[in-house]
Amino acid sequence: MITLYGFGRIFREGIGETKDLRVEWALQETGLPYRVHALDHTAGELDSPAYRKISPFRQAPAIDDNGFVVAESGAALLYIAEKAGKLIPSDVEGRTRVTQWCFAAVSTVAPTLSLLGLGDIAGLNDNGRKTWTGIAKRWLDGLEERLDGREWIACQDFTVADILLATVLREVRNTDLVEPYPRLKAYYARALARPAWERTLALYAERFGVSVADIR
Ligand SMILES: N[C@@H](CCC(=O)N[C@@H](CS)C(=O)NCC(=O)O)C(=O)O
Repeated sequence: MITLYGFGRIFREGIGETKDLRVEWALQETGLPYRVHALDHTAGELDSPAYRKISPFRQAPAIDDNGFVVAESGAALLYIAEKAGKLIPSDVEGRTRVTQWCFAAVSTVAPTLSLLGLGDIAGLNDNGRKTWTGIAKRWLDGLEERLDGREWIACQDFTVADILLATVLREVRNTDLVEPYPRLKAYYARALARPAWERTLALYAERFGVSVADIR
């Protein structure tokens, strides 16, 4: 059985923002059996010697499948898809397309959006915000173009690349960054309308003792 190392306690502002959400979403989509090890970040559990063996950078999420440990949310998603034979096609071109868009989400789009999503905490002055918004627009333009005539980002069917991209876009849900992008907005809404995402949010909210409305 897979153990998902996710959060059970974290500083208040982090609740609803952590990347264990995307891994649980993939687990919920595939139906693979799993349990959650709810880490107590506030008590320093991520810095414990036991957890250092699981996560090289002392971060969550990570998964442990009967002793096979995978850190990094993107890698965990790809492993879950491979293991389940779902959320990824079986042909090499299709799989590479999924890998391409997983990397696009986490290595191209995410760093810029995370910075902007952090708002004032990121410490950007007006000039910095302008520069990074310009860079974000370049990524969002590319996504908007890619979604012309497509329902999902990598393949015809929903894949783990969509889970990664939708959760990356979620980081700027409290900004107006995606407002000028109708296809991207519709794509984001389509992804988050999936029942597996709703179940994931409910399980997460229950773990933290908050309401789903607080973290949506
Ligand atoms: N690149 C990693 C990033 C993971 C990450 O940022 N984890 C954050 C929570 S979302 C964390 O563990 N923060 C606690 C810490 O760094 O002490 C991934 O995608 O899994």
